[in-house]
Amino acid sequence: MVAVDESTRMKYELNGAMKKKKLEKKKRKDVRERDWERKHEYAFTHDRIKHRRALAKLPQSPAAESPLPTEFTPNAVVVSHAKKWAFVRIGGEDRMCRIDERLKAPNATLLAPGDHVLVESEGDDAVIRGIAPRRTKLCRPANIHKQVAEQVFAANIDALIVVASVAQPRFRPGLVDRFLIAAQIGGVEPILCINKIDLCEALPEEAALYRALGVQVIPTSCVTGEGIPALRELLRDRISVLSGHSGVGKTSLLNALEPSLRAPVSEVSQATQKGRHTTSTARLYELSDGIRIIDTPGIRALGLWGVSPEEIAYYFPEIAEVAEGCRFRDCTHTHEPQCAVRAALDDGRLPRLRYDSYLRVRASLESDMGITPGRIGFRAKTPDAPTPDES
Ligand SMILES: Nc1nc2c(ncn2[C@@H]2O[C@H](COP(=O)(O)OP(=O)(O)OP(=O)(O)O)[C@@H](O)[C@H]2O)c(=O)[nH]1
Ligand SMILES: [Mg+2]
Ligand SMILES: [Zn+2]
Repeated sequence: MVAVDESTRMKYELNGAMKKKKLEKKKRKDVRERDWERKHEYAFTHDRIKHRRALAKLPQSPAAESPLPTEFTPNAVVVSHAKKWAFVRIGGEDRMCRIDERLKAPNATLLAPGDHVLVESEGDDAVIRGIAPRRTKLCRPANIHKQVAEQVFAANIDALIVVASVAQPRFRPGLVDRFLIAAQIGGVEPILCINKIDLCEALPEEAALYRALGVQVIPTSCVTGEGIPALRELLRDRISVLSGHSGVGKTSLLNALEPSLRAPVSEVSQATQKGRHTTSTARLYELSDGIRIIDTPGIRALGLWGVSPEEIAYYFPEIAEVAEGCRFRDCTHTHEPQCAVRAALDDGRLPRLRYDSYLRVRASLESDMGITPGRIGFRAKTPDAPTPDES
């Protein structure tokens, strides 16, 4: 006779309970898959929990038999996408499509909102069978500290609306400078929207510098409606993308441009004065007057793709212009003798704010690439060097 002591019995009971729990879990997984098939729009909802559910394992569909076309005329535009599925705009309506598993983009993300694609029918299903080359694109490294893969976050766009706010969260020029560089690299016109102008009348001093560079600067308020008509005029019959930190009011601007949209927004955190990452998926919206806008999730920082530290000066037009007078062709404008850029800085022709921004972008690119940014001496130089106002 085997005596079962109390602890063993408890163990068995516990095991039983765990098994039961596992079974329940399995059951829930089935529900997830069914949900996904019936309510695929969950993939693109702003609700985080539903969004995660949409990423659950997908049912396998039979492999397509016909080969992928090499030459084609695109018939749809990508509105939004997940890993294996995409919403496309085709013949005036949105349709859910599977992405053919054979479509691959080595070292890059496959699809972005704004991509022109070929959609073919496969029984009741619609499948994306081809992606057209992009006219313009905005990209960043998929991982900010590793230059391994390119993440395209908007394709075939005309304008990049960089949104910043005067307060809540406070104005941060670093991200604006980086977006201006990404726009130049991608061949897109930048528009700077300084939002929440109702909270603080004065524009940040950088605004004048950006205007001097030829960038359209539009002060806006979603509360008073200031600047919204001007923005509307600039976006008419074009496709553009809204980008910036979380909480600056990207989605609010979209709603201000087209009040019937009612896209979800949420309040900035009182404690941190930062946004709550409300928008979780980039999505293309069609408004009236031929305005098409891609709303994107707020980002903390923008890594730069496809540019080396040596090239970065070319993307600061006012630096590139005076750099022709430097003694050394590979001058970094940080420590070299007879540097025309630092001469321009000293006599006030080059604004210090922009020079500091150049140093920051360059140093971060160098550290992303594993180069020690020591030679730049940014920290050592800036505090005690006289600014044009002081000297
Ligand atoms: N006072 C004021 N508040 C604004 C303005 N625009 C937006 N807000 C508020 O700012 C908060 C954040 O707005 P969102 O539109 O959600 O910001 P977002 O940039 O889309 O943020 P993410 O989706 O997280 O990237 C909301 O509470 C808005 O009501 C404005 O012009 N003035
Ligand atoms: Mg948003
Ligand atoms: Zn120089």
